[in-house]
Amino acid sequence: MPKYTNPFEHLLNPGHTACPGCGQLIAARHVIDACGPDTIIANATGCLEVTTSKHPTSSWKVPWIHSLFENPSAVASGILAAIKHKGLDGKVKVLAQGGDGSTFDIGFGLISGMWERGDNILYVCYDTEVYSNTGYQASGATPLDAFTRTTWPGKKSLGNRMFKKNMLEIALAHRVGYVATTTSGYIEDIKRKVKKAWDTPGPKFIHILTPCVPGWGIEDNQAIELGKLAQKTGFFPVVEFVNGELVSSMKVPQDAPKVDEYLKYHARFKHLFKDPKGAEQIKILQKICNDNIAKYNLK
Ligand SMILES: Cc1ncc(C[n+]2csc(CCOP(=O)(O)OP(=O)(O)O)c2C)c(N)n1
Repeated sequence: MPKYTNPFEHLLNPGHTACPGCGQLIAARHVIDACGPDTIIANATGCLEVTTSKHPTSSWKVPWIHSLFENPSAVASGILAAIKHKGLDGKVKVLAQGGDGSTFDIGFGLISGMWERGDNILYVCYDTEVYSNTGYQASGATPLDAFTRTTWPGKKSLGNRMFKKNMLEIALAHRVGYVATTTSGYIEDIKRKVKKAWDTPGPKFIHILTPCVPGWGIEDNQAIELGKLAQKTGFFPVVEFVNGELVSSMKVPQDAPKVDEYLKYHARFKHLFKDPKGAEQIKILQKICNDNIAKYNLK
């Protein structure tokens, strides 16, 4: 039999078991490519871990470790200590990554500690706005009014009653040197920001909105487009801060699409268009967009 040679140049390879069109896998491939081969990854439990590391195979062409849902940041600090001990400081990068459940909720305390220690680690959050891997329960990143398996719309409720937590500002409050947001819709922006993050010493945080095909109830060719529309409406601001200063913001179009232009593609928001009270909620969601546009100078 001829020897199999891998024809793919990416550091995250096909053959994983993620859903077709998964926004998270699109983003993750470009994140690791932009970091380069001399990178060690600490990965949280979640879709990215489960779909890329089915024993005895791995889709990763770099050293990659999974320990627990809550602790990639602590594991990353340990890896960094070992790198320093071996005299490889500055030669090997450490990337910690997790979903929104891991980042916003369950692993948050350990992320806060990593930032306090000032460790030279890039933390990337792939935000599907829901606990995708366990069947779409609400997380601290779930937007107001979204349907999830724990926030069913019905007679008494119009979906999730909590506002999305602002991780960008939580990172800034820790004085993280490089803090940026982007989406699966903007591959070049992902690559640019990952490369730029490594120019800033100390902790760095990139928050990427990554549409989840089954969790959002969208088509499998929509992750890129909805990543763009989330930005264009102002629903998910795409910005970049260096040492606490806003250095770039991706502008929304002058005639920015209204939020319902974004919401209408998601099964998770369809109740808002059916329930008479939904129109009022859509106004609140539009105000969130308007406030983001004003606050982050997006026009
Ligand atoms: C301490 C702990 N609680 C719960 C779980 C179960 N669990 C595994 S993956 C997961 C969801 C992960 O969600 P998220 O971090 O948003 O990543 P995604 O799957 O959406 O990419 C949960 C709840 C676990 N493994 N460990």
